[in-house]
Amino acid sequence: MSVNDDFNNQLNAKAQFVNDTLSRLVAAQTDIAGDLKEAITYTLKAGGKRVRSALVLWCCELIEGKINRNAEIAAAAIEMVHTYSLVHDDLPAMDDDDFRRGQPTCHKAFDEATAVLTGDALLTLAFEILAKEIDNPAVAVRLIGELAQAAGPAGMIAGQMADLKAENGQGGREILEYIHTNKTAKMFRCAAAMGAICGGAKDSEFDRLCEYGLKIGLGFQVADDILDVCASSEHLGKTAGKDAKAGKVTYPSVIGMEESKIFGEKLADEAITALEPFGQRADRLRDLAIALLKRTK
Ligand code: GRG
Repeated sequence: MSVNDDFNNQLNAKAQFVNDTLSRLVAAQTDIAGDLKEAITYTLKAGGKRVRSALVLWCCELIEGKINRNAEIAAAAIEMVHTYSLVHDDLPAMDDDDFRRGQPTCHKAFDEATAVLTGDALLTLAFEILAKEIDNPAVAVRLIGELAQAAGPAGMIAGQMADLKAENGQGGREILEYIHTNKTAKMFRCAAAMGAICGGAKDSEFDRLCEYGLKIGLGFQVADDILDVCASSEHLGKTAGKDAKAGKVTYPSVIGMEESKIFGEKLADEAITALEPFGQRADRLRDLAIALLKRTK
């Protein structure tokens, strides 16, 4: 078995673990009306790579040597927030997409109002489970703060606003880095931070993992921009070639394809450098940095 196969198996195992947790958490919400629950379940069951939640689990494992229940909850929470962002991003008022995770988007399978509310429900449910299920109030407050900050108006929402404004190809590398750092990288940093908090990381370990998360998050987005040019919709499970069509600023459009690949490698190298103090314990995270760079979907 190659290192790559082994890594993919590990990621799939983590995805399965998170999927099971999400199913259990949603099933336990007996007060949600049937039609809303159907849309929430449809959206979460579509899967996805679960990279952010795997990162929470791996960072906790790195620090504590195992996954604890708090990390399990934090992983589910970040996946709910990420999934909400995709549901809203696919709406006609935003990116207007028909296809996500290999199936019709939420507003296509149901309707626009249901998709708005499904996104709202996932976002708020994430914070509800953190508040109710984390076994230590101080840890819960830190996790809630990290997730709110990363997903909020100085994070993902800021990135999305800037992205919408930058359509028609306006803006150079600086604005591009601002968009992708806020829209994508801060959620990766947050995943690493949440895993570190759940594992009980020291400040120096926390800082290293956050730096690693931010770097691989930006690298992930560079790879996403490259894939949008190179891969097919069928393979990606979402509409390919949309960025160029929408006149979006992307790494290939601003710095060219070759430079984009070089930049992605530089970010992976920097991420791996941040892991140095952890030695071999961080091998899984090193594999993740490399896998994100080489990913094909
Ligand atoms: C609507 C507030 C709001 C924000 C939307 C995340 C986002 C911001 C938009 C989604 C579109 C996009 C291209 C975002 C960049 C981040 C990204 C590559 C998301 C897709 O993440 P993957 O590839 O998706 O991890 P899966 O389906 O595997 O979870």
